[in-house]
Amino acid sequence: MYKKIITISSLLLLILLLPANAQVDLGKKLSGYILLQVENHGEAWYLNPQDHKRYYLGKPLDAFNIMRQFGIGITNENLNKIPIGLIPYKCSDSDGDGLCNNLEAALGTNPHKIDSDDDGYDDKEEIVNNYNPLGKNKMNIDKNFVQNNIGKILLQTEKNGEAWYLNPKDQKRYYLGRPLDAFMVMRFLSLGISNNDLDKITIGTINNPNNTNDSQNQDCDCGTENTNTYTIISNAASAIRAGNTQKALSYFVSEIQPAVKYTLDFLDNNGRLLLGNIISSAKLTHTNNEQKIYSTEVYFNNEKIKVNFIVEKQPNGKWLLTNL
Ligand SMILES: [Ca+2]
Ligand SMILES: [Ca+2]
Ligand SMILES: [Ca+2]
Repeated sequence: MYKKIITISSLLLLILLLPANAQVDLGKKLSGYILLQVENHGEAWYLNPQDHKRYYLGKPLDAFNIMRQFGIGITNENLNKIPIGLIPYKCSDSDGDGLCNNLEAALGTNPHKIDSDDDGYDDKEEIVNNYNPLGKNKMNIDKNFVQNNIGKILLQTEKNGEAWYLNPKDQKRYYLGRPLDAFMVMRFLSLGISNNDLDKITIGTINNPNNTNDSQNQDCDCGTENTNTYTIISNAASAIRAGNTQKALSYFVSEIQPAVKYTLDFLDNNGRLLLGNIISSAKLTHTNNEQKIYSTEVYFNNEKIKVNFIVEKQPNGKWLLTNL
C-alpha cells in the first residue's frame, strides 16, 4: 500500500514537472510556426526561428514587415531543394491550370500555358508531384536542407526578392506574394495555440523604418475633430485605389508613412483596388474623444478574419490613420 502511494506521488510529480520542462522549450519546439490564438479572436503570431520570439501578425502590413525583416536570401538552386505547397487562394489564373499568375511568375512557368514545357503533364500536376514544370527531371528535393530551414522566410535573390515561407507542418514552401497574400497565407497555415501556452513565449518587436516627414501632412483635408472621421477612411481608400500614393500617405501618421509607401509601391493595380475596397468597407465599431476604430471582415477560404483600422486624434487636432 505504501509503495503504491509513492508510485502515485511520483507519477503526480512527473505530471506536474513534465509540462513545466516542456514549456521552457515551447519557443524552440514551435519554432517557425504561425500560431493562432484560438481562445481570443484568432490573433496570429510568427514564431521567428532565429530568436524563438513571437511577432504579431495583426495587419497585412505587419505580415509584410515581418517578411522583409526576417527574410533570408536564397539561390534558385537551393530553393528548388524544397517542395512547393499550394493553398486554395482566389487569384488571377489566366490559363486555368490551378496556379495563380503571380505564383507562375515566381516559378518561371508560363501563366498562359497549362503545360509550360510541353511534356504532357500540367504545371500544377508536376509541382504537386515534385517534378520540375520546366524540364524533364524530378525536383532535387533535399530533406536535410529542408530541415535546416524550417519556418524561415526565404527571398529569391536571383529573381525579384519573391518571398516564400517554409511551413514546418508539411515542410513545403508557400509563395507569400503581395502583402495581402502574405497575410492570408500566414493565417491559413497557422497552428492553434492556447493563451496559456502562448504566454510562455517571449514577444519580439520589429524595428519599423522611420523616415519621419511631417511636411507630407500639410495638404491633407483631414479636417478638425468635428469632421466625420469616416471621410479619412474613405478618402484614404480612394487615393489608394487611384494610385495616388502621396495623397494616400497624407491620411496616415508620419511614423508609418514609409511603411505604407513601401506597401503601396509594391502593390499592383489589382492589389491597390483590393486594399482600397477593404479599407472603405470598414464600419465604425469603437469611438471615444481620442480614437475611432473602423472594422471590417475579410473572407479567406471560408474563414472570417477581422481587420481593424484605427484613426487617432493628433496633438494638432487632426485625425489620422495610425495603422494599415
Ligand atoms: Ca496559371
Ligand atoms: Ca501555366
Ligand atoms: Ca509539363
